[in-house]
Amino acid sequence: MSFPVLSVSRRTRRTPFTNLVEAAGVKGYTVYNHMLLPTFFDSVEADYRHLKSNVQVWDVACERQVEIQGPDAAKLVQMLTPRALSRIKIGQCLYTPMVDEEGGMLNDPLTIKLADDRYWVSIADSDLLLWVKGLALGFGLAVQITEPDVSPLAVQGPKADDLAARVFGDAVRNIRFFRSAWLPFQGQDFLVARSGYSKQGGFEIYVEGAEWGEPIWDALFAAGGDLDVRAGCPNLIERTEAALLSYGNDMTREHTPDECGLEKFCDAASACVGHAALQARRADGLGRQIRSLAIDGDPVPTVTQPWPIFGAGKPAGQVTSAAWSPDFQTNVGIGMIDRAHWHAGAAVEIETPAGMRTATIKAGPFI
Ligand code: THG
Repeated sequence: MSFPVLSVSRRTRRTPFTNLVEAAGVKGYTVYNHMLLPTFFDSVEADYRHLKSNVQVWDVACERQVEIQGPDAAKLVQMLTPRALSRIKIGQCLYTPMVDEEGGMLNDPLTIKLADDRYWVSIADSDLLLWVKGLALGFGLAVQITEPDVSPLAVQGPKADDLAARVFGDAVRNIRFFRSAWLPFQGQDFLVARSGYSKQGGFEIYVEGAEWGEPIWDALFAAGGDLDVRAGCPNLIERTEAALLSYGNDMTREHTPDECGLEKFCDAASACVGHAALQARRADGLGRQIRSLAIDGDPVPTVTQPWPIFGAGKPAGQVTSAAWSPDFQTNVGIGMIDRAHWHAGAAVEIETPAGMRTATIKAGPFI
Protein backbone atom coordinates (compact mmCIF):
# COMPACT_ATOMS: atom_id res chain seq x y z
CA MET A 1 0.00 0.00 0.00
CA SER A 2 1.35 3.44 -0.85
CA PHE A 3 1.06 6.02 1.87
CA PRO A 4 1.17 9.81 1.60
CA VAL A 5 4.10 11.52 3.29
CA LEU A 6 3.62 13.76 6.30
CA SER A 7 4.88 17.14 5.09
CA VAL A 8 7.35 18.66 7.52
CA SER A 9 7.80 22.40 7.98
CA ARG A 10 8.94 24.85 10.63
CA ARG A 11 5.78 24.08 12.63
CA THR A 12 6.89 20.47 12.89
CA ARG A 13 9.76 21.41 15.09
CA ARG A 14 13.08 19.57 14.96
CA THR A 15 14.89 18.94 18.24
CA PRO A 16 18.50 19.44 19.35
CA PHE A 17 18.95 15.71 18.67
CA THR A 18 17.16 15.33 15.32
CA ASN A 19 20.36 15.34 13.22
CA LEU A 20 21.73 12.47 15.30
CA VAL A 21 18.40 10.63 15.41
CA GLU A 22 18.45 10.69 11.60
CA ALA A 23 22.10 9.60 11.48
CA ALA A 24 21.06 6.70 13.74
CA GLY A 25 18.53 5.59 11.13
CA VAL A 26 15.15 6.64 12.49
CA LYS A 27 12.40 5.02 10.38
CA GLY A 28 9.23 6.64 11.72
CA TYR A 29 8.11 9.84 13.37
CA THR A 30 4.99 11.10 15.01
CA VAL A 31 4.29 14.72 15.93
CA TYR A 32 3.99 15.53 19.65
CA ASN A 33 3.69 19.04 21.02
CA HIS A 34 4.29 20.25 17.44
CA MET A 35 7.68 18.50 17.50
CA LEU A 36 9.19 15.39 15.96
CA LEU A 37 9.07 12.25 18.10
CA PRO A 38 10.66 9.07 16.72
CA THR A 39 8.42 5.97 16.70
CA PHE A 40 10.87 3.25 15.65
CA PHE A 41 14.42 2.65 14.47
CA ASP A 42 14.72 -1.05 13.54
CA SER A 43 11.15 -2.33 13.95
CA VAL A 44 8.81 -1.72 16.87
CA GLU A 45 9.31 -5.36 17.89
CA ALA A 46 13.12 -5.36 17.54
CA ASP A 47 13.32 -2.04 19.41
CA TYR A 48 11.16 -3.60 22.17
CA ARG A 49 13.43 -6.61 22.53
CA HIS A 50 16.51 -4.37 22.72
CA LEU A 51 14.89 -1.93 25.21
CA LYS A 52 14.11 -4.83 27.56
CA SER A 53 17.64 -6.23 27.50
CA ASN A 54 20.08 -3.36 26.97
CA VAL A 55 19.96 0.43 27.05
CA GLN A 56 18.60 3.05 24.69
CA VAL A 57 18.91 6.80 24.29
CA TRP A 58 15.62 8.51 23.45
CA ASP A 59 15.00 11.94 21.92
CA VAL A 60 12.00 12.98 24.00
CA ALA A 61 12.58 16.70 23.52
CA CYS A 62 8.86 16.83 22.66
CA GLU A 63 8.18 16.45 26.38
CA ARG A 64 8.29 20.25 26.53
CA GLN A 65 8.57 22.13 29.78
CA VAL A 66 6.06 24.74 30.83
CA GLU A 67 8.11 26.80 33.28
CA ILE A 68 6.16 28.60 35.98
CA GLN A 69 8.26 31.05 37.93
CA GLY A 70 7.44 33.76 40.43
CA PRO A 71 5.89 34.45 43.83
CA ASP A 72 2.57 32.78 42.85
CA ALA A 73 4.14 29.74 41.13
CA ALA A 74 3.17 27.21 43.83
CA LYS A 75 -0.37 28.59 43.96
CA LEU A 76 -0.80 28.35 40.19
CA VAL A 77 0.63 24.82 39.91
CA GLN A 78 -1.83 23.67 42.58
CA MET A 79 -4.70 25.23 40.62
CA LEU A 80 -3.79 22.95 37.70
CA THR A 81 -3.95 19.57 39.41
CA PRO A 82 -6.08 17.66 41.92
CA ARG A 83 -2.87 16.08 43.25
CA ALA A 84 -1.76 17.76 46.49
CA LEU A 85 1.61 19.45 45.98
CA SER A 86 2.02 20.83 49.49
CA ARG A 87 4.68 18.27 50.40
CA ILE A 88 6.62 18.13 47.11
CA LYS A 89 10.34 18.62 47.75
CA ILE A 90 12.79 20.54 45.60
CA GLY A 91 14.13 18.10 43.01
CA GLN A 92 11.11 15.80 43.24
CA CYS A 93 8.95 14.81 40.24
CA LEU A 94 5.26 14.00 40.61
CA TYR A 95 2.87 12.53 38.07
CA THR A 96 0.13 15.16 38.01
CA PRO A 97 -3.15 14.79 36.14
CA MET A 98 -4.22 18.29 35.07
CA VAL A 99 -7.88 19.16 34.61
CA ASP A 100 -10.10 22.00 33.48
CA GLU A 101 -12.95 23.53 35.48
CA GLU A 102 -15.20 20.60 34.46
CA GLY A 103 -12.70 18.05 35.71
CA GLY A 104 -11.77 17.00 32.16
CA MET A 105 -8.20 15.86 31.57
CA LEU A 106 -6.07 18.55 29.88
CA ASN A 107 -2.73 16.79 30.19
CA ASP A 108 -0.90 14.25 32.39
CA PRO A 109 2.53 15.80 32.91
CA LEU A 110 5.33 15.23 35.38
CA THR A 111 5.69 18.28 37.61
CA ILE A 112 9.19 19.00 38.88
CA LYS A 113 9.84 21.49 41.65
CA LEU A 114 13.09 23.32 40.95
CA ALA A 115 12.79 25.94 43.69
CA ASP A 116 10.08 27.28 45.99
CA ASP A 117 9.09 29.71 43.24
CA ARG A 118 9.98 27.70 40.13
CA TYR A 119 8.43 24.58 38.55
CA TRP A 120 8.77 22.68 35.31
CA VAL A 121 5.62 21.00 34.05
CA SER A 122 6.87 18.32 31.64
CA ILE A 123 3.91 18.02 29.35
CA ALA A 124 2.21 15.34 27.28
CA ASP A 125 0.71 16.20 23.91
CA SER A 126 -1.58 19.19 24.43
CA ASP A 127 -1.01 22.96 24.44
CA LEU A 128 -1.05 23.28 28.20
CA LEU A 129 0.96 26.52 28.17
CA LEU A 130 -2.03 28.40 26.73
CA TRP A 131 -4.31 27.25 29.57
CA VAL A 132 -1.67 28.09 32.20
CA LYS A 133 -1.14 31.56 30.77
CA GLY A 134 -4.90 32.11 30.66
CA LEU A 135 -5.31 31.16 34.31
CA ALA A 136 -2.39 33.39 35.35
CA LEU A 137 -3.85 36.35 33.48
CA GLY A 138 -7.41 35.77 34.63
CA PHE A 139 -6.48 35.37 38.30
CA GLY A 140 -3.89 38.18 38.20
CA LEU A 141 -1.08 35.92 39.42
CA ALA A 142 2.53 37.07 39.79
CA VAL A 143 4.20 34.48 37.59
CA GLN A 144 6.14 34.22 34.37
CA ILE A 145 5.18 31.34 32.09
CA THR A 146 7.61 30.26 29.39
CA GLU A 147 8.69 27.31 27.30
CA PRO A 148 12.40 27.22 28.12
CA ASP A 149 15.11 25.80 25.85
CA VAL A 150 15.01 22.45 27.67
CA SER A 151 14.93 19.12 25.85
CA PRO A 152 14.65 15.86 27.78
CA LEU A 153 16.89 13.03 26.63
CA ALA A 154 15.96 9.67 28.15
CA VAL A 155 18.31 6.78 28.94
CA GLN A 156 16.11 3.71 29.35
CA GLY A 157 16.64 0.00 29.84
CA PRO A 158 18.21 -2.41 32.33
CA LYS A 159 21.72 -1.07 31.64
CA ALA A 160 20.71 2.59 32.04
CA ASP A 161 22.43 2.98 35.43
CA ASP A 162 25.73 1.74 34.04
CA LEU A 163 25.59 3.98 30.99
CA ALA A 164 24.48 7.11 32.84
CA ALA A 165 27.15 6.56 35.52
CA ARG A 166 29.87 6.56 32.86
CA VAL A 167 28.82 10.01 31.65
CA PHE A 168 27.48 11.69 34.81
CA GLY A 169 29.35 9.76 37.51
CA ASP A 170 28.29 7.23 40.11
CA ALA A 171 26.07 9.85 41.75
CA VAL A 172 23.32 8.83 39.29
CA ARG A 173 23.03 5.48 41.04
CA ASN A 174 21.87 7.22 44.22
CA ILE A 175 19.02 9.10 42.55
CA ARG A 176 15.77 7.58 43.80
CA PHE A 177 12.69 7.03 41.62
CA PHE A 178 11.11 10.35 40.63
CA ARG A 179 13.92 12.30 42.28
CA SER A 180 16.65 14.25 40.52
CA ALA A 181 20.11 15.70 40.96
CA TRP A 182 22.13 18.39 39.19
CA LEU A 183 25.15 16.61 37.74
CA PRO A 184 28.09 18.00 35.79
CA PHE A 185 28.87 17.32 32.14
CA GLN A 186 31.86 19.15 30.63
CA GLY A 187 31.67 21.82 33.31
CA GLN A 188 27.93 22.47 33.07
CA ASP A 189 25.29 21.08 35.48
CA PHE A 190 22.22 19.28 34.13
CA LEU A 191 19.12 18.05 35.91
CA VAL A 192 19.07 14.25 35.78
CA ALA A 193 15.93 12.50 37.09
CA ARG A 194 15.17 8.82 37.57
CA SER A 195 12.06 8.72 35.40
CA GLY A 196 10.99 7.89 31.88
CA TYR A 197 8.18 6.58 29.74
CA SER A 198 9.02 2.87 30.17
CA LYS A 199 9.03 0.32 32.96
CA GLN A 200 12.59 -0.77 32.15
CA GLY A 201 14.21 1.79 34.45
CA GLY A 202 16.40 4.74 33.65
CA PHE A 203 16.86 8.46 33.63
CA GLU A 204 15.84 11.63 31.90
CA ILE A 205 18.43 14.34 31.33
CA TYR A 206 16.87 17.79 31.03
CA VAL A 207 19.23 19.19 28.40
CA GLU A 208 19.16 22.95 28.94
CA GLY A 209 20.61 24.78 25.93
CA ALA A 210 20.13 23.23 22.50
CA GLU A 211 23.90 23.45 21.89
CA TRP A 212 24.38 20.70 24.49
CA GLY A 213 22.17 18.20 22.68
CA GLU A 214 24.77 16.69 20.37
CA PRO A 215 27.66 16.64 22.90
CA ILE A 216 25.57 14.75 25.48
CA TRP A 217 24.14 12.31 22.90
CA ASP A 218 27.64 11.66 21.53
CA ALA A 219 29.09 11.12 25.01
CA LEU A 220 26.42 8.51 25.82
CA PHE A 221 27.14 6.59 22.61
CA ALA A 222 30.92 6.89 23.05
CA ALA A 223 30.63 5.51 26.60
CA GLY A 224 28.20 2.70 25.83
CA GLY A 225 29.63 0.74 22.92
CA ASP A 226 30.11 -2.41 24.98
CA LEU A 227 26.57 -2.03 26.42
CA ASP A 228 25.09 -2.15 22.90
CA VAL A 229 23.56 1.30 23.41
CA ARG A 230 21.18 2.22 20.60
CA ALA A 231 18.90 5.05 19.66
CA GLY A 232 15.35 4.26 20.71
CA CYS A 233 12.05 5.89 21.54
CA PRO A 234 8.92 5.27 23.59
CA ASN A 235 7.85 1.80 22.49
CA LEU A 236 4.20 1.04 21.73
CA ILE A 237 4.41 -2.60 22.83
CA GLU A 238 6.26 -1.95 26.08
CA ARG A 239 4.15 1.02 27.12
CA THR A 240 0.93 -0.84 26.36
CA GLU A 241 2.09 -3.82 28.44
CA ALA A 242 2.89 -1.35 31.25
CA ALA A 243 -0.38 0.57 30.73
CA LEU A 244 1.52 3.87 30.57
CA LEU A 245 -1.22 6.17 29.34
CA SER A 246 -0.87 8.34 26.24
CA TYR A 247 -2.77 11.62 26.36
CA GLY A 248 -4.84 12.12 23.21
CA ASN A 249 -4.89 8.36 22.62
CA ASP A 250 -6.07 6.71 25.83
CA MET A 251 -7.70 9.77 27.35
CA THR A 252 -8.86 13.22 26.34
CA ARG A 253 -10.73 16.16 27.81
CA GLU A 254 -13.82 13.90 27.75
CA HIS A 255 -12.40 11.91 30.69
CA THR A 256 -11.83 12.56 34.38
CA PRO A 257 -8.71 11.38 36.21
CA ASP A 258 -10.88 8.79 37.99
CA GLU A 259 -11.96 7.36 34.64
CA CYS A 260 -8.28 7.22 33.64
CA GLY A 261 -7.46 5.16 36.73
CA LEU A 262 -5.47 8.07 38.13
CA GLU A 263 -7.51 8.44 41.33
CA LYS A 264 -4.45 7.55 43.42
CA PHE A 265 -2.83 10.71 42.05
CA CYS A 266 -5.79 12.84 43.13
CA ASP A 267 -5.81 13.86 46.78
CA ALA A 268 -8.76 16.16 46.19
CA ALA A 269 -6.68 19.30 46.55
CA SER A 270 -9.40 21.92 46.91
CA ALA A 271 -7.33 24.69 45.30
CA CYS A 272 -7.56 22.87 41.94
CA VAL A 273 -9.89 24.70 39.55
CA GLY A 274 -11.56 21.36 38.76
CA HIS A 275 -12.04 20.32 42.37
CA ALA A 276 -15.79 20.94 42.72
CA ALA A 277 -16.56 19.39 39.35
CA LEU A 278 -14.47 16.31 40.13
CA GLN A 279 -16.17 15.83 43.49
CA ALA A 280 -19.59 16.15 41.86
CA ARG A 281 -18.73 13.74 39.05
CA ARG A 282 -17.29 11.28 41.59
CA ALA A 283 -20.51 11.47 43.64
CA ASP A 284 -22.48 10.56 40.53
CA GLY A 285 -20.54 7.30 40.42
CA LEU A 286 -17.98 6.05 37.97
CA GLY A 287 -19.53 4.66 34.81
CA ARG A 288 -16.37 3.66 32.93
CA GLN A 289 -12.67 3.25 33.59
CA ILE A 290 -9.38 2.44 31.87
CA ARG A 291 -8.38 -1.21 31.83
CA SER A 292 -5.67 -3.39 30.38
CA LEU A 293 -6.96 -6.17 28.18
CA ALA A 294 -5.71 -9.22 26.33
CA ILE A 295 -7.06 -9.47 22.78
CA ASP A 296 -7.11 -12.96 21.29
CA GLY A 297 -5.90 -14.07 17.88
CA ASP A 298 -3.25 -12.98 15.40
CA PRO A 299 -1.34 -9.69 15.76
CA VAL A 300 -3.69 -6.72 15.44
CA PRO A 301 -2.90 -3.56 13.46
CA THR A 302 -2.19 -0.22 15.15
CA VAL A 303 -5.16 1.66 16.58
CA THR A 304 -5.74 4.83 14.56
CA GLN A 305 -9.39 5.26 15.56
CA PRO A 306 -10.80 3.72 18.77
CA TRP A 307 -12.12 0.18 18.34
CA PRO A 308 -15.62 -0.48 19.72
CA ILE A 309 -15.92 -2.93 22.61
CA PHE A 310 -19.05 -5.06 23.01
CA GLY A 311 -20.20 -6.86 26.15
CA ALA A 312 -23.01 -9.38 25.72
CA GLY A 313 -23.55 -7.88 22.26
CA LYS A 314 -24.02 -4.30 23.47
CA PRO A 315 -21.63 -1.31 23.26
CA ALA A 316 -19.33 -1.43 26.31
CA GLY A 317 -16.46 0.96 25.58
CA GLN A 318 -13.50 1.34 23.28
CA VAL A 319 -9.92 0.15 22.82
CA THR A 320 -7.47 3.04 22.34
CA SER A 321 -4.05 1.31 22.23
CA ALA A 322 -3.09 -2.21 21.16
CA ALA A 323 -0.05 -4.18 20.05
CA TRP A 324 1.16 -7.76 19.70
CA SER A 325 3.31 -8.68 22.71
CA PRO A 326 6.08 -11.18 21.98
CA ASP A 327 6.65 -11.71 25.72
CA PHE A 328 3.00 -12.41 26.58
CA GLN A 329 2.13 -14.09 23.26
CA THR A 330 -1.12 -12.17 23.02
CA ASN A 331 -2.26 -8.78 21.85
CA VAL A 332 -2.10 -6.34 24.74
CA GLY A 333 -4.49 -3.42 24.85
CA ILE A 334 -5.69 -0.41 26.80
CA GLY A 335 -9.33 0.62 26.70
CA MET A 336 -12.05 2.59 28.42
CA ILE A 337 -14.70 0.10 29.51
CA ASP A 338 -18.17 0.42 30.99
CA ARG A 339 -18.74 -0.57 34.59
CA ALA A 340 -20.81 -3.67 33.79
CA HIS A 341 -17.81 -5.25 32.04
CA TRP A 342 -14.74 -3.76 33.72
CA HIS A 343 -14.15 -6.57 36.25
CA ALA A 344 -11.05 -8.74 35.87
CA GLY A 345 -11.76 -11.80 33.76
CA ALA A 346 -14.75 -10.28 31.95
CA ALA A 347 -15.04 -11.58 28.39
CA VAL A 348 -15.78 -8.94 25.74
CA GLU A 349 -15.62 -8.59 21.98
CA ILE A 350 -13.60 -6.02 20.09
CA GLU A 351 -14.37 -4.72 16.62
CA THR A 352 -10.86 -4.43 15.13
CA PRO A 353 -9.97 -3.61 11.51
CA ALA A 354 -8.89 -7.27 11.34
CA GLY A 355 -12.34 -8.50 12.35
CA MET A 356 -14.16 -9.23 15.60
CA ARG A 357 -11.92 -10.56 18.37
CA THR A 358 -12.62 -11.97 21.78
CA ALA A 359 -10.77 -10.29 24.65
CA THR A 360 -10.39 -10.53 28.41
CA ILE A 361 -10.24 -7.68 30.90
CA LYS A 362 -7.14 -7.80 33.12
CA ALA A 363 -6.84 -6.90 36.81
CA GLY A 364 -3.89 -4.61 36.09
CA PRO A 365 -1.05 -3.91 33.66
CA PHE A 366 0.87 -6.81 32.11
CA ILE A 367 4.11 -5.43 33.58
N1 THG B 1 8.79 12.07 31.27
C1 THG B 1 8.78 13.43 31.27
N2 THG B 1 7.79 14.12 30.72
C2 THG B 1 6.75 13.46 30.14
C3 THG B 1 6.69 12.06 30.15
C4 THG B 1 7.76 11.35 30.73
N3 THG B 1 5.75 14.16 29.58
C5 THG B 1 4.82 13.49 28.73
C6 THG B 1 4.40 12.15 29.28
N4 THG B 1 5.62 11.37 29.60
C7 THG B 1 3.56 12.35 30.51
N5 THG B 1 2.89 11.13 30.91
C8 THG B 1 3.44 10.22 31.79
C9 THG B 1 2.74 9.05 32.02
C10 THG B 1 3.25 8.10 32.89
C11 THG B 1 4.44 8.34 33.53
C12 THG B 1 5.14 9.48 33.30
C13 THG B 1 4.62 10.44 32.44
C14 THG B 1 4.98 7.35 34.52
N6 THG B 1 4.11 6.60 35.19
C15 THG B 1 4.50 5.57 36.10
C16 THG B 1 3.35 4.56 36.15
O1 THG B 1 2.25 4.92 35.81
O2 THG B 1 3.63 3.43 36.52
C17 THG B 1 4.84 6.05 37.49
C18 THG B 1 3.81 6.91 38.14
C19 THG B 1 4.08 7.19 39.61
O3 THG B 1 4.35 6.23 40.35
O4 THG B 1 4.00 8.35 40.05
O5 THG B 1 6.18 7.24 34.71
O6 THG B 1 7.82 10.09 30.74
N7 THG B 1 9.81 14.08 31.81
